[in-house]
Amino acid sequence: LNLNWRILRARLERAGQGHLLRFWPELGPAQRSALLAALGPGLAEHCALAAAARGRERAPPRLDGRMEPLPGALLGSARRSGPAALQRWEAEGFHQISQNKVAVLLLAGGQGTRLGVSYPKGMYDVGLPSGKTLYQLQAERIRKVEQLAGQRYHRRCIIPWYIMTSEFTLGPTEEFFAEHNYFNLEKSNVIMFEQRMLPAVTFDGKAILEEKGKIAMAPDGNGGLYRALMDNKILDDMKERGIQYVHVYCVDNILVKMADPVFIGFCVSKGADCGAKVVEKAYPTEPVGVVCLVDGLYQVVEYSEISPETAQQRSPDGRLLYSTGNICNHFFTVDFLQTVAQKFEPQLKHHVAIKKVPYIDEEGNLVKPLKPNGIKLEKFVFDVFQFSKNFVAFEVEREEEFSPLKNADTAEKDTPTTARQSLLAQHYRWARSAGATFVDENGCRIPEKFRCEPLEFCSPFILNENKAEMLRNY
Ligand code: UD2
Repeated sequence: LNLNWRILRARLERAGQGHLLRFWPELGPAQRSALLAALGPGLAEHCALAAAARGRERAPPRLDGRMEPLPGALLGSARRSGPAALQRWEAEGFHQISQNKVAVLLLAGGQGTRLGVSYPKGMYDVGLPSGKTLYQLQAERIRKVEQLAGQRYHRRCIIPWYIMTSEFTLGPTEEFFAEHNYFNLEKSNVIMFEQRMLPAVTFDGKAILEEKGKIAMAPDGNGGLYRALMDNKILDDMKERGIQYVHVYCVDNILVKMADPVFIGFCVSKGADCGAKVVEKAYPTEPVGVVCLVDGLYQVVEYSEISPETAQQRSPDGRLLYSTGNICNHFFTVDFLQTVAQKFEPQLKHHVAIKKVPYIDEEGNLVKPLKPNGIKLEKFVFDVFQFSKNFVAFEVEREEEFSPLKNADTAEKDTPTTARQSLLAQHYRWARSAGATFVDENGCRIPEKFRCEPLEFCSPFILNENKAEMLRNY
């Protein structure tokens, strides 16, 4: 044991990681074995990779000269298509759903640091009158789509819900679902699995101790999906269930359309192996990634990777040339996921996130840094677009489909308040188009121009019971 220990220490010291054993004499047996398990041979390699990647990211290459907008033929639009096309895609989507060939997959391994909560974002209650959380809204939408497909085809339809979690989110998410009886979904159709974690590293390439015997770890990014699918045999589970198409989405968009039949139908009817929902960028400097081509390959390009001049370029119709904003809503065939996970995953590049990582100093005190001090490496879910043989994008109405919860209410955008208002405004529009009128507490009809701050301040006057039922739910 002594010899092994000396070999380990020498190995770590050679790799510049000797500090990880600084508090070894103070550790108990359980802490020692946990630390030993984290000190595998891949650690030093990861630290070197992280430091080098940060060096490269400090001067990210501009991609302007290598970019092209998506060809029009690959870009469908819910906004600019007529009702016949929309109905055709919707019918195709419902058909696939009714055959139980469609699953949804939620990326829920993130830490939600910007929102500032210590629990998973899906458990967040944005303050709707119903008090529903993001998880509950998503669960109910799955049930609704199952019911609608079932009514059309007179059969029982199931849309399995795969949920990728991380060490931080798995436990609380499982408990939350159990406490809420899986929101009336069948437990066997809600499949949670865990993504991998990677060590956080200082700018000079040293793994960070967050406790005397514990290295600071972070989830490996939402592109960790592809390894997690293999680690947890999720693709086998999908195949056993007969799933062929997967709608992948991120947890924080309160307007997300689960297994959206129109989007699924569009992608299936185009024979796509991979697809992305997009919204038109609101303004040139809006900090969202743009789905486009780089050197002929499909890619999401971040705002920081292009010059302001390129971001401002317009096409002859007056729209921004690079207007296809990524909203983290993706379509994949199971075959494509299998090829990516088995063959291409190692080629996905690491992105660098610079974060404040609490650490143990040389005296053994916990320090919460005021400035960023650590590098976390992440893979991104959309970096697999480059491997698609038949890629499509589908543009949708922002007002109907995209309102993410990113920040606490102290920020200006993407807050609990904006998320709540987006959902209430959407339900107001639905109720109006179903024939409802709205009245204030004195029973006076509210003019339509007040439609932006609706249901919180008024009660609906509903024309029939079905519609009343619909509104009571929100
Ligand atoms: C994401 C998209 C961005 C844009 C934006 C719209 C990525 C990489 N970026 O940016 O292009 O579409 O959303 O809202 O997709 N997650 C994990 N594991 C991790 C890290 C994140 O599951 O290790 C999940 C996270 O829980 C969330 C989703 O991935 O559901 C997006 O993560 P984010 O909030 O870090 O990404 P964001 O908002 O920077």
